[in-house]
Amino acid sequence: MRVLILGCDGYIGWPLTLHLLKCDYEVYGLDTFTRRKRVNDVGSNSVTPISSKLERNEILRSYPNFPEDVANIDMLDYENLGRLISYCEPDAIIHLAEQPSASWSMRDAKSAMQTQFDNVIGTLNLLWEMKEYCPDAHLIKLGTMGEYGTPDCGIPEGEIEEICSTIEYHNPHIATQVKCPMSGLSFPRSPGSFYHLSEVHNTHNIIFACKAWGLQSTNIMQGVVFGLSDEEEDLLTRLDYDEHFGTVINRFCAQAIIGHPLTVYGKGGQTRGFLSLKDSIQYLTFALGNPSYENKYRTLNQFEFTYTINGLAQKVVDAAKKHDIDATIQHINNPRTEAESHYYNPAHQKLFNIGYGPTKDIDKELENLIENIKKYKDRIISDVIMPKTDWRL
Ligand code: USQ
Repeated sequence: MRVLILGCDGYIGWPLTLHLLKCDYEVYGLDTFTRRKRVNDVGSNSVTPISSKLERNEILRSYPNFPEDVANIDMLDYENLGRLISYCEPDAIIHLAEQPSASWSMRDAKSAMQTQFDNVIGTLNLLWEMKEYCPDAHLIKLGTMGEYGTPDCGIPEGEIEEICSTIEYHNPHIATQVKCPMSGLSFPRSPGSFYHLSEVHNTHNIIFACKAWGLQSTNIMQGVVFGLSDEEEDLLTRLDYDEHFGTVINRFCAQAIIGHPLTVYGKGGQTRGFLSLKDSIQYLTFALGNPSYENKYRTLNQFEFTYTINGLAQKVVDAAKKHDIDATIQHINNPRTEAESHYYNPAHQKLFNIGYGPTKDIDKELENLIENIKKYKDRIISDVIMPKTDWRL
């Protein structure tokens, strides 16, 4: 099976590429290395010392099933993206080549626009190129659980199920209340940033392309990813900890290691779905090997467990203690606009139903993460820990 990975140099893209090569897929990769540049531009770096672009290309080319150099093509470059797809004729495309930070998308007008150009127009280009050159390929698109926001009710896996299948609304033509069947419609989205909004726009475009042209897509609503994969030192993926590109658990672990109090935003009752990087890779591989044969379009909610930020901070304190580190927690003013205490109960059953079994032990994962990064303590720049972007200003 031939797979094209868009975003093969990123936090998830790099270990996923190595994993699929080891699983004997024929793999092609695209990346403009923009994540490296944007992290440097905000004055930060990866905790892990990652190989250069050239070194990574050499590593990939040492696999006989990685036949071409990484294509340095922007997703906005319609012509060259098309050339690449027509050349490699993929059976599946895994699309990770996006601007993934909610916080970066909220820092100024330029970043908000760049996020939506990269994500919405980039994905739209891809859909048109797939229609032209590989209409039968399976598109696996990484999106976000943040599309749903935090409504005070359960969240289904993408579409509304039978149980809440009608709404009532006023019909002016018959001057009465009518009942409208909702089953099968997309669950209402309530995103919390311009980044999350870009993913909602993508979802609409993908659903439409599947309906209009018969493309096949798995749209993954992923929770917050944390940790490292199992690669040896020279193959490590990046791990960010700054306010924009570091996700909360990775930030807390880096903070604990340098003795910075863990920065819980606001009350800390925010609840999210989380999964380890290893499980994200396993999950994507499982989705790749198990396309939906019934529907052209499917949604998967991808996370393992839900936690409040307070609960997670305590878990990081406990994991740090195992390494003789006395971490402390500090509640700081929340720079974001978000509910700080709410009901959260999203479904995530579809892949489990077809046999996927994730790792369950978050405590062990946290201990391993601290163990693996504490040797890089001196690389952590403390100036980029505290958030400087206030979403209300
Ligand atoms: N948070 C803190 N302290 C921190 C950092 C974050 O309390 O130092 C809180 C935030 O306020 C938020 C939660 O932790 O309530 C998660 O924040 P995050 O920065 O880890 O994650 P988020 O901005 O939501 O975005 C990340 C990824 C994004 C992915 C998303 C999944 O960057 O690509 O789509 O997680 S989800 O959160 O389910 O939308």
